[in-house]
Amino acid sequence: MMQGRSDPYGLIPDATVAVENGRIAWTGCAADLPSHFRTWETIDLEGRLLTPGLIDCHTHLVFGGDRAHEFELRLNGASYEEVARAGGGIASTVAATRAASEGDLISSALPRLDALIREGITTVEIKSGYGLDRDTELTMLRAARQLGHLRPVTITTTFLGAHAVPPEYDGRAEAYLTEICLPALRAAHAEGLVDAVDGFCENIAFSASQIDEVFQCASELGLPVKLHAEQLSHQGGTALAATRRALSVDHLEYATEADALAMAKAGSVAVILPGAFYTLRETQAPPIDLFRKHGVPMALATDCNPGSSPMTSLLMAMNMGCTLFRMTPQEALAGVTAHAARALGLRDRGRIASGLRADLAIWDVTRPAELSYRIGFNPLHETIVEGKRCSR
Ligand code: DI6
Ligand code: FE
Repeated sequence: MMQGRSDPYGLIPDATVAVENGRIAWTGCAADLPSHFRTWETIDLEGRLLTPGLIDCHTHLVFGGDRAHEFELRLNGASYEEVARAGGGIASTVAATRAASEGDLISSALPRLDALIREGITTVEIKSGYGLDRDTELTMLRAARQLGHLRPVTITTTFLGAHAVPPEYDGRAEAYLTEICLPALRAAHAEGLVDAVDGFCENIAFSASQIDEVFQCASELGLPVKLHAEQLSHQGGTALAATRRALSVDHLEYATEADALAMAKAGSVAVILPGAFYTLRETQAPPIDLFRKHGVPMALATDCNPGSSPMTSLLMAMNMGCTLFRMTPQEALAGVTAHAARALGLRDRGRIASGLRADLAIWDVTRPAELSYRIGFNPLHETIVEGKRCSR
């Protein structure tokens, strides 16, 4: 059984996928398999579900330290914004990340990456944004790139220098952008470390017009953009991102119908991050019905980060997307495959179709809804990455 075209999921019962040189050469009903493929080495999946390898399209997987202490503070009554304004929050992770070497960052990220890989993830996006000085931003991105050499997974890197204003630039966001963030972006790009550029548009971070300076620089460098927008309040980041034809706009709890329309027009993916909503105990859910109504593709991701989403399970994000936001299991699966690929600007993966990368996940389930339905259960049988088998 595999994901194909003929039912809502596109499931093809009794399917065959032919793989050659790391790419999908043919897919369809086993009975229709062209004869020249029949002499090839075969793997019998014994009726298991085959999906595209899963894609986690929004993570902050590389960082120093952890924030278990803040978790405890919040449980004792402090809000996320209060923790941030008291010099905690992102700033405490910035201090720990600056103190870490590239090797430290790699070794602390590996167990998190391995947790994702164990759930059939074959592509992971990783952002910078906990260095907030030139050298540490570059070190984070180098560490992210290295992770892709250490494990059978594609890593895409996103520059997130506009994540927060570092303590040494407190109250001087503009100066931080021109003196540190933009030069760091240019240097990271010159070193081939940047696949996309992101920012955090929020009252505790950067305004829409400040973010646009970063987007202008990205555009000069020919880099695609994405944005953390309307997570805690409505700041107008989505409208800005749409004018820049952003690959994705992420979080979106406070997005409006006008935002959804602008995203649909721009072709931007809505990246839904239920782990942060859950952790922060937000009450305003993103307007899933408006994204549906206006045909905005929705992706789901872990947002793995030490503060607002210490989550390394994309299956859990699927479950939360369904249970907290009333997404359907079908939307959840598209959200971690085809739409997640689109949120990263990757056209060579996210579906099972000839010519695409043979990144596949094999599941011990009878129906696709099971991937979203269970809580804390991992039904992965095996992963195939670029045509090569990787056991669980
Ligand atoms: N939005 C978030 O939820 C995270 N970053 C962002 O832009 C929070 C990151 C953190 O608290 O460390
Ligand atoms: Fe994030």
